[in-house]
Amino acid sequence: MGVVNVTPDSFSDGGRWFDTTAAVKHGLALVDEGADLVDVGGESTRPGATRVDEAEELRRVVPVVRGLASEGVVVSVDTMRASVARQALAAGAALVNDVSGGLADPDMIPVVADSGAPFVVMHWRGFLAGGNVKGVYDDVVTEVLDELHARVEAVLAGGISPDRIVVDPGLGFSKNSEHDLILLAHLDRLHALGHPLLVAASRKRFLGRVLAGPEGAPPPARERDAATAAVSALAAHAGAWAVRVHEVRATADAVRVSRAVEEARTATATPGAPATPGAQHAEGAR
Ligand code: PMM
Repeated sequence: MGVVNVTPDSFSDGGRWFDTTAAVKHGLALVDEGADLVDVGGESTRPGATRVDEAEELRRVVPVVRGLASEGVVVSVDTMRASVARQALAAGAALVNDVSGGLADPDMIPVVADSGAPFVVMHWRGFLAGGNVKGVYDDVVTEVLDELHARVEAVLAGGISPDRIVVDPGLGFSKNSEHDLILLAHLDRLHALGHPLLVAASRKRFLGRVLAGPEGAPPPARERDAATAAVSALAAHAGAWAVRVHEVRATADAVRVSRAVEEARTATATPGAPATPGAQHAEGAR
């Protein structure tokens, strides 16, 4: 999933695709680089961002969705507003990605249910008050699982069918860097929810922290793409349905390699036998 933020203030790419033509062009370039779908958003959710008003969000998002959908791109709309979801779906969006998990707008779940579109349910505790409020956990994996499960139940009760639900741990949303890493280490447990998993680590703060080491300064967001691709490989290996990224080419390669390794593992698996290192000889291999 490639990202097109039609915003002046997103933390990693704010202002770059703010104009409709540039945004559509960028979305098409992401598809050329290997994106299977493009996520279009008009509202920054970075900590401390103020909410954009509805008319402005519509103005930013709908023409870009229409432009990309008319070129045959599978578009997802990243919004917490039912009205934006409705108009984006009418303009050709195929999927709704709501970082509030349907909590920000009571009309969201009915609108998505009526449309029959898939719905991404993301985990976020403090969705309207800014990034990291309420980011205190005794056991982050269990609590995120339980809270996501509750959101999935609410979404199902609202009429969205089970095969239309995607879940997302919401890295960086009311979570610190350690929480993000622990969640990534336990993606297998999120599969217990029984829904496809979306992982959105791209350029996020925890990657800056990892790259900086204990003493150093984190590199700027746009210098975190190699680290993002590494997470993409790990997430794909752990069975993620999709990874949401700003720079697609490296991630598309990472996902392809992960898939090839998985295919090799399946092809050589002998039931009941542990893998034998060195059992396969590759003459001249490096
Ligand atoms: N993160 C951002 C925006 N949208 N959607 C989902 N489903 N999951 C996320 O983690 C997520 C998201 C913030 O990142 P950006 O401002 O760089 O796009």
